[in-house]
Amino acid sequence: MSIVKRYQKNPILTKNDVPYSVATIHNAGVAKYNSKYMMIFRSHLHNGRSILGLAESEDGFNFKVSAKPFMVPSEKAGFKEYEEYGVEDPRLTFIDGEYLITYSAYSRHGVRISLAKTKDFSKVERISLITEADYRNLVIFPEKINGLYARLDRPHSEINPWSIWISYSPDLKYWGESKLIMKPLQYHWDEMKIGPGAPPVKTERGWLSIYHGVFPTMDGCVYRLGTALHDLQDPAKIIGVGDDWILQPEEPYELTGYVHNVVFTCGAVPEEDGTLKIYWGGADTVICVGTAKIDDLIDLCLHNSRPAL
Ligand code: BMA
Repeated sequence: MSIVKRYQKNPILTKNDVPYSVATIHNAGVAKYNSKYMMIFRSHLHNGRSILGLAESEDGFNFKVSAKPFMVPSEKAGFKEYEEYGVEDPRLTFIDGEYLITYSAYSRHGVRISLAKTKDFSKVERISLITEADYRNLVIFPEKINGLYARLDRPHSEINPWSIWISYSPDLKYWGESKLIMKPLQYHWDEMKIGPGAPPVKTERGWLSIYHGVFPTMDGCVYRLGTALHDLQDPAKIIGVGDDWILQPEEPYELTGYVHNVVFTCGAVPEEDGTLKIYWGGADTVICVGTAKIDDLIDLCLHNSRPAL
């Protein structure tokens, strides 16, 4: 049986649920706000560029999309030049009484990560672009570690393709102490690229991270999800990486769409009963949710692991 149980009414959101004109609704960050689940998701417009929308839910399964987009490419000096081609793949972290939003900012200069924040999901304030070009998939830990903010991200270079790094910051703006901590594994389901998915979840046994891995085939790439467990005090230390994927494209809405064979996560919400709600984009076209037991995900990292590097 699969470790992630798909919600039987997937997909939970399609473009028909969006009150403005979009071609897709997919990769979404999700967090609890008071008793509600707040979701910020990516949509392609009909020109192929992306914007971010907002949806909310009482139960984490049934979401209502807001009447207007939440974030569109900025007109603000300093951001405008780097968001010209769109904003993508939002992740949400609740820390210090506010929600941090990290997202990909696309422009003629490449893809960078931008940081914004909101207290109440009505007003949003951009803080800073926090990487140079050729970075994606940046997740911020929900607590300071040894007095510093911590993040995982995925720079790309020819010498070291698409791997996961960690960095730290005293103020969310200036980041350093960067270190490579996890690489794609040759001839494995994640051999081409890996990247952080949902912001790490704190558990007694370590920080649980859901990441995506990509395998190239004659029929294009396949995006799957896997798990890694990081040391609580020193998250640069990976305790174990699950050898098996936890989710792969199987349902029709994951196998075909805007980009076929994709399950891609930007958010997961831990629940008091020890389960994790994982949200993923299906084929870059719709939003899906599934549930897994946090203990099962950790056991996979510990008892059936592959090397991190
Ligand atoms: C990645 C990003 C994601 C997307 C995935 C699959 O490179 O563009 O937003 O979901 O590819 O197409």
